[in-house]
Parts: sequence; C-alpha cells; structure tokens
Amino acid sequence: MPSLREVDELVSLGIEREVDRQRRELVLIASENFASRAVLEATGSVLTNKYAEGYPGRRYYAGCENFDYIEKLAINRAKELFSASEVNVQPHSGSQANMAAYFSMVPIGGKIMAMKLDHGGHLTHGSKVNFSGKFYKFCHYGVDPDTETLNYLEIAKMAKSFRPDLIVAGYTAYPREVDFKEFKHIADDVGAKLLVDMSHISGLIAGKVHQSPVEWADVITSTTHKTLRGPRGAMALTKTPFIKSYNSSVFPNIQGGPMGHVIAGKAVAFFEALQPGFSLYAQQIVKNSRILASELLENGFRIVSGGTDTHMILVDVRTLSMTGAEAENVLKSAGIVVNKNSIPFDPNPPVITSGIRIGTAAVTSRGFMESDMRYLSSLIIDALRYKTDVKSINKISNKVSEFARSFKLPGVDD
Ligand code: DSN
Repeated sequence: MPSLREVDELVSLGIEREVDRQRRELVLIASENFASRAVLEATGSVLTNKYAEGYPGRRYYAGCENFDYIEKLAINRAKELFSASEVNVQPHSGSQANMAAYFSMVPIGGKIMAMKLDHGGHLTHGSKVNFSGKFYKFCHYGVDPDTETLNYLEIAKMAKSFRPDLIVAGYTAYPREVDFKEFKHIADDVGAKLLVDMSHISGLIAGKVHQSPVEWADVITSTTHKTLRGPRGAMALTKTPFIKSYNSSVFPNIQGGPMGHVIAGKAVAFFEALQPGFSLYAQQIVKNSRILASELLENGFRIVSGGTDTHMILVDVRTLSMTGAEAENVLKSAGIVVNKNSIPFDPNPPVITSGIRIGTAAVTSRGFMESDMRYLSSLIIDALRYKTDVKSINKISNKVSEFARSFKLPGVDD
C-alpha cells in the first residue's frame, strides 16, 4: 500500500514538521503529553473503519465482535487502574464527558456549583459562552485570596446558601492536592451529587501520588491524554447506580458512533498505566514540578499558592513587568512552550492574563530527571529576564534545541 508520503505529500510534510517541532522544543503545556508508540499505533488502526453505536453486546450494527472485545478490555483495565465499579470509555472529549455527566444527574435548568474559570475552572464548569452556562444555573466558588488554595469552609457556606443539585470538583489550573472527602461531606450536607473532573490529575491518581476521588464522587470524568498519557479522548467512572443514566447520556443522547481506534488507544494507555513503572513516572512528574517551583521561587518569581503538589505550577509574571501573553511569546521564541493563564483575581482579560501555566508531564515522559529540571529552570529564568533581547533569546533557543534533541521523543523514537 502506498504510504502517506506517497499519497499526500502536503499532509505528510505537516506531520514531519510537527515531529521536528516536538523533538526540538520543550513542551511544558500542562495538559499535553507524549503518547507511546503502542498508543499511537492502536489509535491509527483499522478500528477507525467500524461503526458500533451502542455498548458491548448491545450494538446497532453487525460485525462488532472485535470492537466489543477491545471496548471491554478498555473498560476492565480502567476499572482495575482506578478501582472503579463502572466505566464508560466512549466520550470523545472532556467537554462531552462533562456534558453527559450533567445530563445524567441534573435536569436542564438545575443548579450546579463549580470553580470560577479564572481561578482554575473549565469552560464546561458554567462559562456563559459554553453549553453548561446556558443550560444550568451556576454558582462559582474561588480560591482564598490569601492562600490561593481552596477554602472548604467557604465552599460549604456557599453550598448551604445556593443548595446545588451537583457540585463539581476538578480544575485546569489548580496546582494543589484536592480533598475529595471534604467535597463529599459538603455535597452530602446539602443533598447534592458530586462530580469530580480529574482530567489534569488522572495520571497522578493512577500512579498513586494524588488521592483518589473514587470512594467519594458519584461520577468522575477525565480526559485520557494529559498526565494519563493516552490518546486524545475521555472517559468516565461512576458509582453503580449512575452508570445506566451516564451511558444513555453519552449514547444516544449526545454522541453517535464511538471511536474504536481511540478506545483501543485508551485500552493500551490503561495497560501501560497498570505497569509498576507508571507510578515511578507519576512520582517523577511531581518531583520535577517541585524542583521547577523551588528554582523559580529562589530566583524571586511569584508562584500562585507558593508551590505545587501536582504536575503544574502557575507563575504570576507581573513581578517581571510582563503579561502572561508576553511571557508566553518570549518563551516560545526560545523554544519553550507554555501557555498564558489567568491567575486568581487576575486584572487582565483571558487573552492577555497575568500568568503562565507550566506543566511537567510531557518533559518527564521524555526522561527529564532532577538535574535536567534545574537546567530547564535556568533556561526559563534567563529567557524571561532577557525578554526582548533578540540576541540572547536566540542563544537560549539554540541551547533549548540542543538540550531537547538529546532526549528521545516518545512515540517516534521508542
Ligand atoms: N484545554 C485543557 C487545558 O489546557 O487544561 C482543558 O480542557
């Protein structure tokens, strides 16, 4: 069969350029990672050809025997990995996993409490420009202005006055460990259900370096491509009474045919995360982000909440007289890829912001250890100090490229 390069030179060229970019830049986007070759192979397989609306054993098409086998493998491995009673591996994305969770637990027009977007929530946690903010009444909690961490007493007070049907715990830019048991108490006190969106930290939970929400939450959603290191997609874990309504909320309510090739990739990722080495990987992610945080702190940077317990740190770049957008651009010119991010009580709009979010899951997949993180920290610090000094930024960019190329690119070189 002709290869992609022979069939479509232009797309092939775009992909080759992306391989080169991923190899020579330092990826520090907290929501990104490098899937293994096995995950990429499963995701690029002939399962993409198959329709399988329904669930294993109950399909609307013939010929689903191999799809059933793979979906059941994915479900059973996810159950084992997270000690979950029920699993759905069909959501195409985190947004759809959350949409199905809301539809399965809260009537349209019902009340949901979640974190403010600019304190680390997500668009699906009630933003006005998202379906969630249009279909439901949201009340938003934030972090404490002094500690920049969750204040469970304040969240409990808000829940008592708002009386939500559902409370959401789970964040895109919260660098600290979350107390899910405390959230369960708060939800129980007001008769609310609890949804945990563990998208960012599911790899840390699988690797047992962050407490698990499984005992406490009614439904848990997660993307599969962040710290979990799987294919781009999502999943949900539920307590037994919730699986029937969750499943029907995914199909037929909001999705049609499941993506068998992505489900195969998820099954492989769960298998990889069940291996003993994955826990070491998760431990190293946190060690690496703590080293980065302490190096930045020692060099006078301000870190939101003063540090990190996870794969992520949030840096307040106002102390460098920069906006988040400027810092993102400076670092990108040096080959260091982060994203601008709102920080709590940010005076700047989301397209500008006052912070950057830095994550260590991807570089840890490339094999970064403590000494590598110290060197990486020095490159970040230098780039942010030299800002618009093009000559110095070019020098740093050469160092970044040489350093990055000295590590294997997972999925390509393994
Ligand atoms: N866009 C993801 C992130 O970067 O955190 C969340 O969906």
